[in-house]
Amino acid sequence: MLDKKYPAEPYRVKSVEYVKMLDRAEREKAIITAGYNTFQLNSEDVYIDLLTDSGTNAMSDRQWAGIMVGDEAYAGSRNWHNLESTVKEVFGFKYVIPTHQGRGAENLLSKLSIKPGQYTPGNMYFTTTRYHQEANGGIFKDIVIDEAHDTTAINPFKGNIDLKKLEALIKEVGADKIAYVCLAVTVNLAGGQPVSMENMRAVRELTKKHKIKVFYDATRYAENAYFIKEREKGYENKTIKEIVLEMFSYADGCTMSGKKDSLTNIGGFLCMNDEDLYLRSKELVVVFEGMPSYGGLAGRDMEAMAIGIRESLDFEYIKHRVLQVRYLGDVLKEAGVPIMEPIGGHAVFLDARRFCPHLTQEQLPAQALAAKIYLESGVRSMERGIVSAGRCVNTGKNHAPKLELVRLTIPRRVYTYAHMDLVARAVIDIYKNAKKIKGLKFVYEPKMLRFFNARFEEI
Ligand code: PM9
Repeated sequence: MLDKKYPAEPYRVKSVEYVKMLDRAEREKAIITAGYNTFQLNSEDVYIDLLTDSGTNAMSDRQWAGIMVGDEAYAGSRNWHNLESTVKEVFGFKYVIPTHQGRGAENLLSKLSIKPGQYTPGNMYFTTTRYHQEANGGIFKDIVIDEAHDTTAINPFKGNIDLKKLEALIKEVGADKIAYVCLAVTVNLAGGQPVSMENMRAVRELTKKHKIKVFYDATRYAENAYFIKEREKGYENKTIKEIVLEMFSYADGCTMSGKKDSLTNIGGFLCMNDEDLYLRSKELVVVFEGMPSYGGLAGRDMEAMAIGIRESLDFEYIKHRVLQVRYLGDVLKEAGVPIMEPIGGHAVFLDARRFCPHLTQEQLPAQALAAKIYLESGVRSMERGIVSAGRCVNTGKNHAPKLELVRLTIPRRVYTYAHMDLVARAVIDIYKNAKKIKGLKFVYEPKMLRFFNARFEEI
């Protein structure tokens, strides 16, 4: 029976989607056909899909009802007005520009705010974010605290920015060489680790002093707010909505992938307080996304996102969400499986270096482990290590991140604790025979964001 520290689902099921399990021989064929890349598997061949929490959320009956009142006018849709007023109320920014998803917002912000040769420091890189920064001449600088790169270090706010690193960069290159600071809540590639309110406040103070802008990657705002309520003194009795509003009061704007905490399947936006940036974004959005009143989205999708944002602030919902993830991590940890600790908000990250100590990083242990998990169990996960990190734009050499992880990402409101048990059993069994996992090598390596389309074979 479940321990009472893990709450039952605060919803009941109204519609179901059947899934089937292929047998091992079929899975072997599928993973070879996919070039050992879990992104290349067909959804139909996957039993439990933990590839990502992006766009894979289950929408509520209220959101589906919202879909039916989609106003598909080319301009001035009523759903846009609802989304715009919801975003302004919840995040507190003056201006909102809709985009088809998060990277659409990253593209606009990077194009409009980065001069070639300027720095874009951030609390660890994210793949699409860094891509857009570098594509526009930006130089990414990692300023997350050191502990974020260590899977065994325990820190309640392991996503915090190291203020000393930020100060040193300002001193070294000068404030005018910094396009903006990118602060992600939570930090995806560090394991979904949160940033404390104290840290956000301190980053604001320091950047204000030097007249540097701060843009948040707001993608997992609700999970970050839950951790603040759970862990930071003075926030125990605040609502998630109050915490979110305070978090974003320390930023000049944000990019958002609506596909995660906003509980939708597609969508995003860019926010800012600066009127000039807003007007320039309004001009650019029509080139890449669509009218400033739809930004690449259908009216119905904007309505679903507006409703999803409100639902994401419900305490019972977000508590269950974070603790369901923690349950999976706790079961794995108890069995001795090496994972990133503390367990973050959206996923459990297996530490492939400790899981497969017989493989070097060049033998792509996380990619190999993700392929093995699919082969043995039909569970799809994602590599978050050297393959995802890509190559340095200047030297062409592989980035070699300290973190070599496999992400078991939990979609919101989709799976049950029974599914978590099944995943845990599969991973524990594989861990017992980890020595059998063979390394991989690239047979096709795309130039940009290589992890999506790369192909591999066993060494
Ligand atoms: N994240 C994820 O699976 C989906 C694509 S990358 C494999 O974690 C952050 C923190 C993200 C993120 C997407 C984006 C881009 C920005 N920031 O996917 O374009 O986790 O909506 O957002 C993915 P979009």
